Amino acid sequence: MGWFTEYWTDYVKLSVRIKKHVFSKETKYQKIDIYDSYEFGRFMALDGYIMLTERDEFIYHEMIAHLPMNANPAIRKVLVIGGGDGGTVRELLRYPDVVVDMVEIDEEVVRVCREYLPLTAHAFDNPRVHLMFADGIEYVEKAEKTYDLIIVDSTDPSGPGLSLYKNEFYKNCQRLLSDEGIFINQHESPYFDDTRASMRDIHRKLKPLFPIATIYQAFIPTYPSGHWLFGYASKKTHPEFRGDEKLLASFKLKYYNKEVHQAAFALPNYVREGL
Ligand code: AG3
Repeated sequence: MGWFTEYWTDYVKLSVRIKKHVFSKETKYQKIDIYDSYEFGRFMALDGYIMLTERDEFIYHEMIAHLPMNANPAIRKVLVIGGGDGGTVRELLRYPDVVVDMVEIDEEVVRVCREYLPLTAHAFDNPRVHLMFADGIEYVEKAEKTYDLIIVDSTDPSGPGLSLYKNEFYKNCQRLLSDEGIFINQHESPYFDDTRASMRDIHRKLKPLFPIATIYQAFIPTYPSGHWLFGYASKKTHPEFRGDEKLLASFKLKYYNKEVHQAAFALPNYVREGL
């Protein structure tokens, strides 16, 4: 069969050789596509952008979930905004005492992932997950609960994800966090001009809201440039590793470990300057 192509910029694209275009649907919010590929296994694209592939999803999902869990092992109540593929929730549920409220805007994404991407979506069968189909913006505006961890696992700042990058949303997340609570969001790439502008914009919004607001990185082959960032923000909890190394070893993770946790905050000079 042919190739799937994602334009990273006007001048750079990633093309992936496809075995089969498995599924396609335009929902109320976005276009969902599932493909089978030679190199990355099955993958999902939303509005033409790769969200996850079977081969490299472990990197993103381990880094978005285990890093905060090991900065504050007392985390119990977690809110995930987005994350309709289930990968983030799957990693969180490895910790026996964690309970998750998940707010996904597009019910179709969950339905499609349950059918085509059980590798991540099987997590939704766990009774410790409370799945809600709602707009994350409205949810955090109205919620009266306190969370130990809020993870924003969204698309890029375009389409349905756009308002998850606004001040109002960040303020409400801050309000819902416990004193030791941690806020994590997907933070784009430092490399290309467009994504670097997003990176800067997100950081400049979070910094005034949280005494601790920093960034950490991971290497994700199927995201633009492969160099990807996450935001880490907290009122009180510095991002040191405080985890239980025995418990962590029992998970047999493929990317995250104590050394990776510590090193992930070491940012290259151009990234620091770009912030
Ligand atoms: N969320 C971040 C996806 C960003 C990808 N961007 C792109 N391909 N241009 C991923 C959701 C996985 N749970």
